Order: sequence, then structure tokens, then C-alpha cells
Amino acid sequence: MEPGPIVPPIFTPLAPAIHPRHARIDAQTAVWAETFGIGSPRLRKRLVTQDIGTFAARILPEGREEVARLLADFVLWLFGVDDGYCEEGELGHDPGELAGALHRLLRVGQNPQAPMLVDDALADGLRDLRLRVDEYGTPAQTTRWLDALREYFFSVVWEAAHRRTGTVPDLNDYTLMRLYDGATTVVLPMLELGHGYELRPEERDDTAVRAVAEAASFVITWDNDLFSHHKESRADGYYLNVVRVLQHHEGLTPDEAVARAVNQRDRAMVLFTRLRERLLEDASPELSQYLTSLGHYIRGAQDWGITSLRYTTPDDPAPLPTVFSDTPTEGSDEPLDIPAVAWWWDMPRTPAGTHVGDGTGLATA
Ligand code: 3E9
Ligand code: MG
Ligand code: MG
Ligand code: MG
Repeated sequence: MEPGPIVPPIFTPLAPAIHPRHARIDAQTAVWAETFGIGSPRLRKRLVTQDIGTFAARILPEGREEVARLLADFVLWLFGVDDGYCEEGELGHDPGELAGALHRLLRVGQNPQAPMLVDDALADGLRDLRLRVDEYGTPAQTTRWLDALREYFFSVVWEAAHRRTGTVPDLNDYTLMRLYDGATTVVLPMLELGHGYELRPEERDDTAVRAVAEAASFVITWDNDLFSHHKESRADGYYLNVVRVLQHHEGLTPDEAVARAVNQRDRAMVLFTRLRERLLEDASPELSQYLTSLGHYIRGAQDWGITSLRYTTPDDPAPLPTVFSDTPTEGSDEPLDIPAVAWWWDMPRTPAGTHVGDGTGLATA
């Protein structure tokens, strides 16, 4: 097969970190997957070699070990849905059927005692995850987590509609879909649980805090698109990835599309760093921890992304970098030309007084 585009060392200003119990967390996740029988035997055999527990240990390097384990099991479960249902299964070609199946799962998440999906491995796994989320968080955090799961599900139904017709969404639609279909937002409540706090709603829903969390999702999913392009473009059937979107809609070669995607994620990374610094200036201890965790989340996905067998695929080696760069290819602080997210660059550059924000996102200073 023709070699694909080479992914260069990507820019990260973030330091690596990992939970000291990472090996144990990773081993226990494999046991959890077997206990609940997540995915087909073939899929499960693959998933348990992919260091998914190590990834969770990188997201919560200083967090509670029990929550890092919970997060690890949850990410493995998500791959059971994303790989098993959406990308490799029949359901992923039938948005209507997929919407029904995902709604049923959500009901089990909301009401674990509901007599539904009684012999279903993903439902059993979700029941277990739900009970553990209850143990480490408040009822409001459990609801928040399930709502985030719903937004992830909604976006994979949209993705399934494109899979069915073989169409490629334009960059703005893809960006909007990707803010959710990479399942990045379902991890956010776990960042709070990992350190045993609850953000006040006016902090979490502050427009600038939303912007910084969305920018983190953007960087994580663009990085994933770069690191998983080899795996995805060589798999049988349909795939959706920013490199493909840029080739299709902008007429770029694969190498040019990779360069453009790197430029976009660098600009989002620069924006994330600046906005996070600004928010840290007058953040509560809880918000400070949350902003720190967002950095670990991005860096953890980067370290995991260039090392996991999921992406390196040694039998057909992916042209991935083994190191990172400390300078962006592009220092521009101009908004990306993507209407759904250009507003991130409108956030105030200085603290807007003593309150967290007025919720409009407009500068008051
Ligand atoms: C990611 O997109 C799909 C999610 C279900 C993966 C689970 C990971 C997280 C919840 C944390 C976010 C981390 C990322 C996006 C790496 P995609 O492109 O289907 O993932 P793939 O691994 O197949 O490239
Ligand atoms: Mg996917
Ligand atoms: Mg995938
Ligand atoms: Mg991917």
C-alpha cells in the first residue's frame, strides 16, 4: 500500500505527567473489560492491548486512583460503543436504529434498575459505571455526565448519516460534530470527580471557561485525527477525519491537508494556553484544578496517541512522530476561519473584574 502522509512532531507547551499507579490501573481495566464482556471477543482482544488505562492515568496524574480506574473503564466502554457500534458495526450505517439503541443505553445509565437490556454487555458495563459515578460525585455531576453522554450520542448519529451516504461534511460542520463525537466532553465531569470537587455552575458555564474546554476538545480531536489517520484511512469502509475533510473540500493533497490541520491545532493550542493563563489569574481553587486537568487531558492524549498500539500499528507502522515540538508552526492569534468556533478568540484578554464572568462572553473591562 502507498505510504500515507508523515505526521511531524506537533507543538505542545504542556508537561507530561502520569499517575504513579498507572500499571495497576491499566491491568485492572483489562480485567473489567473481560468481566463485563465489552465488545466482541475480537474487539476486546484488541482494546486490552491499547494502554487505555495508561491514558486515564495520564489524564488524572494526581487524582484519586479509584476515579482514574473508573475513567479507564469508561474510556474502554466508549471504544466499545465507538468502534463496536458506530465504526465497525451495522448500526453505524443506520442513524435511526443507532439513535434508538443509544437512547436505550442512556435510560439504563439514568435508571440502572430499569428492567431493560438485561443481557447486554454494554448496558451491564454502563450500570456499573453509573453506580461508581454516584459513589464519587454528586447527583448533579451524575446528571451532567449523562447529559454529556447524550451529546456524544447525538453527534455519532449525525456521523452515521454521513457514513450511510458516504458524504464528507464541510469544515464547519465537521468541527461542530467533532467537538462531541470524539467523546471529549464526557470526560470533563470525571476531571471534577478525580479531585473530589464540584465546579459552581456559574464557573463551569462561564463563556470563557466553556471556550477553553472547547479549545481543549479541538486540540485533542485534531491531534487524534493526525495520529489515527493511518489506522482510519487504511481500514475497510468509510472514515471521517479532518485530513479527509480538508482533502475533499479544499482540494488539498494528503501532505497539504496534514500541514493545514497542524496549523489549525497549533492556533487552537496557542489560544488555549493564553485563555487558560488569563482564567488562572482570578480562578477559585476548584477552577484552577479544572484548568490544570484540562492541560493534563490534552498532554495525556498526545503521549498516549503517539505510543498506543491502537495508532502505531506495528504490523503496518504508522508514520508518527516520537517526540514533540516546543514551538508552534504558526504563532497567529487570529481566529480560525471556522464560524462555529471563531468566537473563542473574542474572549476578554484581561480579567473582567472580581466576578467569574457575566455569561455573555463580552469584555466588560
Ligand atoms: C474518539 O474519536 C472516539 C472516542 C469514543 C474515544 C474515547 C476517548 C475519549 C473519551 C477521550 C478523548 C480522546 C480521544 C479523542 C483520543 P475516534 O477518531 O473515533 O477515535 P480513534 O481512536 O478511533 O481514532
Ligand atoms: Mg469515532
Ligand atoms: Mg474511531
Ligand atoms: Mg480517530
